[in-house]
Amino acid sequence: MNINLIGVPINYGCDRDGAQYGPSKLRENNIVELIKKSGHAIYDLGDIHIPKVYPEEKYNNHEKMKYLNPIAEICNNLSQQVYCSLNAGDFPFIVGGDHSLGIGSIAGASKYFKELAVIWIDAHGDINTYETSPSGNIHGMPLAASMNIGHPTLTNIYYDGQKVKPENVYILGSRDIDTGEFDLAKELNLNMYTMDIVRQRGLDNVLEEIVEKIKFSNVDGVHLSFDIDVLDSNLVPGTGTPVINGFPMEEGKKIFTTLLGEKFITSMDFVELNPLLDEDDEKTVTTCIEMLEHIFKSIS
Ligand code: LYS
Repeated sequence: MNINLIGVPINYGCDRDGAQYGPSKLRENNIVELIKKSGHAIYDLGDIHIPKVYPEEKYNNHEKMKYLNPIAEICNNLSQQVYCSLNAGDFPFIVGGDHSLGIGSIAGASKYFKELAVIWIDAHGDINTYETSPSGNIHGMPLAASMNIGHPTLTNIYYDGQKVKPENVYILGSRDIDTGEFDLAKELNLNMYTMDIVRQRGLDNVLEEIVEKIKFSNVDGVHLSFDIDVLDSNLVPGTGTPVINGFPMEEGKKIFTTLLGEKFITSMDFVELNPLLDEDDEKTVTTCIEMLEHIFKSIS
């Protein structure tokens, strides 16, 4: 497989210093070598340009969303990269940066595929809108925007309207969900496998159901969006919104063995590493590299 590495050094979506250093930190820790070693061809397409915006300008575009226009611009540029990569028959692998970039990845992938599914693996739902968000941070809104819910500046990125249908969305590992997100998930009848559900039914059972549902639907592409905060907070102290009771390493790996083993995943995000919040021994970077090594071995 040809992997296209696309860095998105953005922190406007989480409004916290550090997430913008994710792509450079992973490159310093030899992500490119790792991909080569796993037998794939790698094209490092570099980083998407991030326009400079000062903190005092964060509410310039909307009173309830921070950095709205720059995020839309960055995601629009990312979409085109993802679309071109898929058009070339390659596998876009997007490294963040905060999770607001998911809007761009999904928009690019959905332009390429007729019917896209999205697997959102995250401690959070990321289905807020400016009306339900407790923070105004756009990294809590990308999945809603991709389903065409929220502000038009976010729902109309790359092309107008819906990028993924709610029935093709699968949320896995969520355990910190805001009230408005719960209401929306219920209203849309989303395939939402919270950590409570995973613990009740077992991870194998839940993964099996996701695989079956996707296989028996009419989707022709699957974007997997992985936020490292789905892992237990003691594995990833260097992330902006860590949450306890997450997946241990072995379960994290099992998720990738199973989903990538099905060969239906066509693009991926890997987001929310914040090197400035990491511990002295770089625990989070070590976790990320171990997981990435497993991911690239599992992509075929
Ligand atoms: N739900 C919270 C919010 O909207 C946290 C989102 C974290 C996203 N990675 O601000």
